[in-house]
Amino acid sequence: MRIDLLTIFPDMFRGPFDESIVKRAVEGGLVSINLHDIRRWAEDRHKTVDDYPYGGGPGMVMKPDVVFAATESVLELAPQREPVILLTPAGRRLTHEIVVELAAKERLVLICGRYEGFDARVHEHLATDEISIGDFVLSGGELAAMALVDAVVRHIPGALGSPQSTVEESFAEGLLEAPHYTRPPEFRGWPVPEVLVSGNHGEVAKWRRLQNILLTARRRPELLASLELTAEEGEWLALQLGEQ
Ligand code: 9D3
Repeated sequence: MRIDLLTIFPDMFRGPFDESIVKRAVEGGLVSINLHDIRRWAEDRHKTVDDYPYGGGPGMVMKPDVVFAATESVLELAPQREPVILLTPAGRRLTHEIVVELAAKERLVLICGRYEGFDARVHEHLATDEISIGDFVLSGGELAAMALVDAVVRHIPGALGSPQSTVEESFAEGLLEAPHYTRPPEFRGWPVPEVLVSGNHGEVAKWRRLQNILLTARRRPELLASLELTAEEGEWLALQLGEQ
């Protein structure tokens, strides 16, 4: 996969992308990440990328001429010209499903906004997709783009150590994940659940599944609605929830 990122703060990405899974994937040739400073395409000697909003109001708007020039020039660098994704607070909320869909693409072009946002013509005539990472206010699209890239790269075949890691992620099944324990077996009087120490893999798998369901029911009940529970699991869950 080829990822092109357009931003006025390319340096923000270097730390996060120089660590862990993204770095390994880049070094392994699974993905190339190409940072482009939008300011390079500014025409004046001050390298202006923003301007006052028509109609007045607070804040500044990213200039369409500069954003179009930068994006069209970057699009020329590879044959696949879609999707062109705008990171913006009004985009569709990033989900596991969208991450999986994006991980199957040959190329992603991501545009990060600053200030109050982009001129509307960027939304209408340049972007093919608009994505937000949640209902909270960031200072710009950069941190959202980093979250998206990190999540997408994990789903490129071979990016994780073992091939089953992403498949078995319980979030992929729409569940939160069971609690984890490591040594020591007893810490400050708090023991590790007996079943985990038992070495019985069948029993461990059953316990984890039930714990996934219980945690999801307690914290994110809306996730459970789209899930098929067996009769046995349903009864066990009702019992647990009745006892709290
Ligand atoms: C205070 C006015 N804001 C109304 C929501 C406008 C605004 C414009 C630009 C607020 C934040 C930003 C910068 N944020 C992003 O560019 C952004 C973002 C976000 O803020 N939250 C979640 N996902 C994203 S993706 C891009």
